[in-house]
Amino acid sequence: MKKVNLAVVGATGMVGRTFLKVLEERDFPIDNFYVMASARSAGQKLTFRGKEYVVEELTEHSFDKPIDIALFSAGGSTSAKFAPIAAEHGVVVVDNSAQWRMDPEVPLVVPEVNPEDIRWNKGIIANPNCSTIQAMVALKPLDDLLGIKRVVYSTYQAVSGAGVAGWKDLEDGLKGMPPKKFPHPIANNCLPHIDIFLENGYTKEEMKMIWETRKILHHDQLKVTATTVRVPVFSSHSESINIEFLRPFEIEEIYDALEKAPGLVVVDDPAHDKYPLAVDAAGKDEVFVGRIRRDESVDNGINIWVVADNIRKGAATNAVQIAELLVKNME
Ligand code: 25A
Ligand code: L14
Repeated sequence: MKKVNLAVVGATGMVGRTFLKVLEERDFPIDNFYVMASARSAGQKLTFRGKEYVVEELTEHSFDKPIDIALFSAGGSTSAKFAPIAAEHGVVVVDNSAQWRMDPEVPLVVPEVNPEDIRWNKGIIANPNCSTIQAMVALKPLDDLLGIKRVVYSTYQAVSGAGVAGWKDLEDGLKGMPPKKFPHPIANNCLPHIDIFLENGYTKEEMKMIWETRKILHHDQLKVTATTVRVPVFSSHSESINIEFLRPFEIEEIYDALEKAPGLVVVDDPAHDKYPLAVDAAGKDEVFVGRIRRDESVDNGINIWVVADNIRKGAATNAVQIAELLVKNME
């Protein structure tokens, strides 16, 4: 396999560090490797494949050297400024922020779902929102089978989605200390508030799930609604998803399609108390689905429960999978 020059931007953050782990585990074919972050972290050392790399400050000149692919996880404003600079230098950026996701010039990709969209990139490929990614892995095989008519998402999202500060709020809160990151205590609580509130009364996290689902499934008019909730869990997002289909089905067909779907593991044995759990998904790269059952209140509907590690499949793993496809396409 061709070896590439790879840069990780935002390498010292929660997702950045996981990029390094996932690249190691998957034996990503790297020639020259660069780690970049803000001035605050420049000079720090990160170990990768047993070798120390010094974090360099991200500047306008960071991409003057030959770099093939850059994995960005440095927040929206950093991506807004530096992803176009990288792209102009011939780098393909895989960006984790929400900055470019809905840009019609930018593909939004989950490799198990719409890998073909990678091909029309103009230098930036967006990694979807964590909650959207795991839902797509479960919804795509069902859309192919029956045609999705409407989706209702309700999420139970881990504090790690809000970075190290979110993680600390839960740790501190469990000791009785007040929150710094979230507007209310997260310990012993559920906050129906992720990202900012928009004029329509939805949060931006909810609207991201709605917009991104339509873009990834190529259904501009798909009926989708969402309620996103922060819960006192450290790792892995859980989601209750209600789906209505265009066509009737036997429940066995649903099981069959989900069992065959790439990147998806069915865990559904209620007789033995088996269903997907956040603690079991943590540290894994797959998406887990269970509690598969007919929605008896509508003609052609089901309910499912979908769980995945939000920092891995929801961020780092998905981006590395996109980079793997890029390398394959270079050959
Ligand atoms: O959270 P964001 O804003 O989305 O940023 C994510 C990444 O993007 C980088 C940023 O680098 C970070 O790597 N980034 C942001 N703006 C950028 C820019 N303009 C940019 N990169 C380039 N150009 P950074 O250099 O800003 O931050 C790296 C260090 O600074 C801490 N930090 C970040 N935001 C902070 C902050 N500190 C105070 N206030 C803020 N608002 C950041 O802390 C990091 O150390 P941290 O939260 O990522 O990690 C805190 C400690 O936790 C350890 N740690 C982190 N992840 C893990 C971990 N330990 C174990 N496992 C992990 N997965 C770190 O060692 C650190 O000690
Ligand atoms: O849009 O759980 O990628 O706080 C990822 C983390 C949105 C918020 C994104 C969280 C963000 C989410």
